Amino acid sequence: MKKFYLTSPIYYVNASPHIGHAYTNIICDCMARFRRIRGENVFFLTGTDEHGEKIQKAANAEGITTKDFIDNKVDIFKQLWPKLNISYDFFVRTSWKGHINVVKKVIEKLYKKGDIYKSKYNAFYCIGCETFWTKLQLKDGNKCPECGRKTEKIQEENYFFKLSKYESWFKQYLEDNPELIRPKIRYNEVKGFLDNHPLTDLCISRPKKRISWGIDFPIDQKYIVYVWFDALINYISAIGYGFDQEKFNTFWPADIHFIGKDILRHHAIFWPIMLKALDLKIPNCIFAHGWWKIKKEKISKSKGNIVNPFELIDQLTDLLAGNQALAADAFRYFLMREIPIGADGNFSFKALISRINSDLANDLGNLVYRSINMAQKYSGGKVEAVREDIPSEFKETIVKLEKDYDSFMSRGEFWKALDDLFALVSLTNKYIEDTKPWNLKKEAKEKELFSFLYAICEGIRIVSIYLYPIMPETSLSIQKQLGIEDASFSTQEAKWGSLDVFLIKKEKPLFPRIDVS
Ligand code: ME8
Repeated sequence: MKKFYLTSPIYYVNASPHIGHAYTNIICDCMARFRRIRGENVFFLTGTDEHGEKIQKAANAEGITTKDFIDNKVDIFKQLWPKLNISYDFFVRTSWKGHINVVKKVIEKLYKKGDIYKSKYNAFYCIGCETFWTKLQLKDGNKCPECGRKTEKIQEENYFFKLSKYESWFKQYLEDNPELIRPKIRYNEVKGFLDNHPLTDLCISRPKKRISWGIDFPIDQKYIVYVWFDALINYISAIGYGFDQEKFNTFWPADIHFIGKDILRHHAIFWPIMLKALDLKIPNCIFAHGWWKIKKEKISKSKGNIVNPFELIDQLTDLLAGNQALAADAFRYFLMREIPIGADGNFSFKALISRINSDLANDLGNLVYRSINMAQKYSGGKVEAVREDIPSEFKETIVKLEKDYDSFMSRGEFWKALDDLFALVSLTNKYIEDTKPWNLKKEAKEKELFSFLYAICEGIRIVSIYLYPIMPETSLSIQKQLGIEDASFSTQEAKWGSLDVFLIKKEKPLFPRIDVS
């Protein structure tokens, strides 16, 4: 069985999650579900990044111990994921003993190899990004080029990882593997960065006299490990590197690391080089998605313009007749459909509601509701197979879906798959209007009527299969209404005519129209 290992970033626990975090995990979840229905052995990893200066500061500000602070925040992340139907396989915490041991082993190994050394350091630190910058890289004198906040000048002795030793290897590797970083714009960004900035070695320790919240640096007790060096290692510690070789061999290398474009450099430069130094395989792909913004500003904890996903789902649940599972599906659909995942998007509640009304209530919900209604009304709820070919009206669209869906979904191009899928939804709606089954009934054209009913049931069954990775609960509900006892979402079964009989069980409309005027 083919394996598929995918990861989200591990999120800082200095604050509660917002819809940006939800976005990455929804992308991961859609990919994980798609791979599972393809029969792959999926391992989907998410988790939390719990060390570093800003977390220690946030805990101090609340006047509680750092341990209590992080445990609290981790609980909030763990409550959010089921609310959004995120089907992760393992939740890694960097405060977990298993992870800490691996980080220490990695440092010992690289030190023995001569890839870690001690030296004097002169640089500017951005606590928000937990990143050092050189004077040349700063913006407006002393500001972080990434987030624009003031940096702190730091001079101290530290341990360094020899990134520079691997520079020419990495440049060649990038040249030979143009799909390592996606989308293309991010690949070009990394290449451009490497062409214009010789790689300097990475400072991977922090003296305890300045910051104490982190993993003890194994070769010098006066230091802790730099939070990013610690965090990246989660991708191998979580699958047993150094302690569960069988599991590690099953899943490594990662098939895709989904991240936001804000953390591209760490993942697309430091991480492959760390792996090379450890003699481990390089991940197949690092996919950096765009940002959700509000009024052109990135949604972020530090800017304080966050949208709380708990509140958003509760609000949507109220608007969708109390159905939380459908609220989660609607939110997932909006995020996956509204923008290509490499691009930035503007978030607004108005746009979300308008998508729900137009695509989910008018198009999909209406299609399912009227199809189920007609099947019930015209055939008493039992629709038997009529072995005809796909009606010519939507044959082209179904054949295109069959051909393209797999490649769009495999590449994370969810919006393209949804475009094709909703073209089928629209055409099926049009097929109903053009066929006018009420006339067939009046004229007692039984054969045509039954062939029509079977066609629309097949149409929505096929829609339910392709929709599953993005909207799992909606998909399940459609199959239940079609009387499919053992719901199946395998794309193998999306072939026209694979079901003999539908035993309709009508339910409430899937997505009521939302009036928020
Ligand atoms: O960077 N739009 O954690 P973090 C889209 N701990 N996605 C967004 C977003 C937005 N406005 N804001 C955040 C860290 N994200 C490190 C990662 S991994 C080894 C360590 C998402 O809590 C996006 O995935 O700051 C981004 O990369 C991530 O949250 C940053 O989360």
